[in-house]
Amino acid sequence: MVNVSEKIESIYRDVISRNPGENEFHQAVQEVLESLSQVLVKYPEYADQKIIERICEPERQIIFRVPWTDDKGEIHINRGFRVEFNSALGPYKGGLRFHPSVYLGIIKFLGFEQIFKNALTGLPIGGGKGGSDFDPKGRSDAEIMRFCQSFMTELYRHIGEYTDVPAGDIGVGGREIGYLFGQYKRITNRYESGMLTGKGLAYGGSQVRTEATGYGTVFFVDEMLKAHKDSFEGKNVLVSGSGNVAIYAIEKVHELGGKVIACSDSNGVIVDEKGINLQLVQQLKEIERRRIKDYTQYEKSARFIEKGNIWDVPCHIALPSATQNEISGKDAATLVKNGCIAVGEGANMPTTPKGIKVFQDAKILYGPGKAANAGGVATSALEMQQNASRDSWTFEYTEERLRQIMINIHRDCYETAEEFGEPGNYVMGANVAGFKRVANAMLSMGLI
Ligand code: NDP
Ligand code: 2IT
Repeated sequence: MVNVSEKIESIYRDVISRNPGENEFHQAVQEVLESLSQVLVKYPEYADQKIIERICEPERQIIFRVPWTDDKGEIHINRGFRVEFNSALGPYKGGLRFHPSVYLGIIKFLGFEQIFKNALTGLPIGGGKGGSDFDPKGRSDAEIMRFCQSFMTELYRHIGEYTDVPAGDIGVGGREIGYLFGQYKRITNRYESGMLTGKGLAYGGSQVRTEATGYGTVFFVDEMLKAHKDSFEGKNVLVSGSGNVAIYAIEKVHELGGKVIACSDSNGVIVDEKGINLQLVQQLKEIERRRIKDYTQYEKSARFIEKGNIWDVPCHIALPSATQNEISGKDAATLVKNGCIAVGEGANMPTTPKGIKVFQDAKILYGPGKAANAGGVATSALEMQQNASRDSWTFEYTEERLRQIMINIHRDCYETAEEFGEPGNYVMGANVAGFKRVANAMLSMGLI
């Protein structure tokens, strides 16, 4: 019989050699594979049927040209991606990211994570991700619209409510989803609400989808704290970023009695010891699309640290909600040294492998992204459910559904970690619980 850890090691080596240069994808795969040894011992059929090897290979990868014209009439060419990773549990589901750092390795890491995250929600959605290396910063509404129309002019043939259902991610919010939906409807002559989520409330969107990722992350951390007879009450909290996830994480922390004392963007950090003024952040970021630095023009108690590191600010709880690999091993050590007791990942893979090790060695509560930020995609699935039944639910009802889903995900991760002999290890709990759901569906369907 083959030794299980050797088998996993050899699968990982294969992933690296088949996907050269895609470092973020390698990192995401490695983290999941490291959790699976016990599972392969307990369920040898997963290895016999090469389930891991199959899961690591996307079902389909689409790369396309996106030509568009700026306001001065100059032509630009960007690259578009959609990686349809796994459809064992439902149509491919996952966001679109518009950011200059996007390349195939980023989309594949996000798509890979999405498979297990979506499985954890318990809802019928497979995993996928897409995006472009387009940089929306400084672009006019008209330029954004022309880019989105060109992007959808290729993407439309690959998606649909039963096939693949995109949504937002970094650089893609309500405005972009509106332009994308409009172009899909125009090309296909179909009002197919369930082909895209994160839509506006005026045309088939769901209550709470905008708030869902941030709220869900805070609900998840609240569950981790409750399991240790603790709460957000009186805690100082750091939330990195100041985009969609960060804003609604801040709102829910304040509702639960915590105080967010810092947030950021890629230019620097705002520290406001009296508590971040959320209305001001929303005005600056959501409405006026300005930089977070401008916060200090209106709140004299706050300071801006140009190119600063938010993790140097002492806190009880950290909610990384900006981007991948934003917490290094050194940052994690600083957080622990300063008395941080819990980390909940609003962003996808924000902590480096060295950082994760620091958190785990220090035995602080650490909720990995694929569990902690699953509230966004879960509420997308609730949007699909409302679209399919041509219904729309109230804010209160939808938020309660989201809260229950996050409670269930927490319990699933917690109990799975105990079952496999690593109590408190939410990384292993999330990876194993998500993996088993996908693997069992794949086993039932034969060799696909
Ligand atoms: P937004 O575009 O709304 O906001 C992103 C924020 O993060 C901005 O403040 C941005 O600053 C900062 N940021 C982005 N990239 C970088 C970078 N390379 N370096 C420093 N700061 C950066 O995106 P979201 O809030 O939607 O997404 C944030 C994270 O949450 C991502 O990891 C995303 O994958 C994840 N996520 C999002 C979900 C959703 O529903 N939207 C669901 C689950 C996870 P700046 O403006 O300066 O670029
Ligand atoms: O990373 C994520 O889960 C998202 N960007 C949301 C995906 C979705 O389909 O709502």
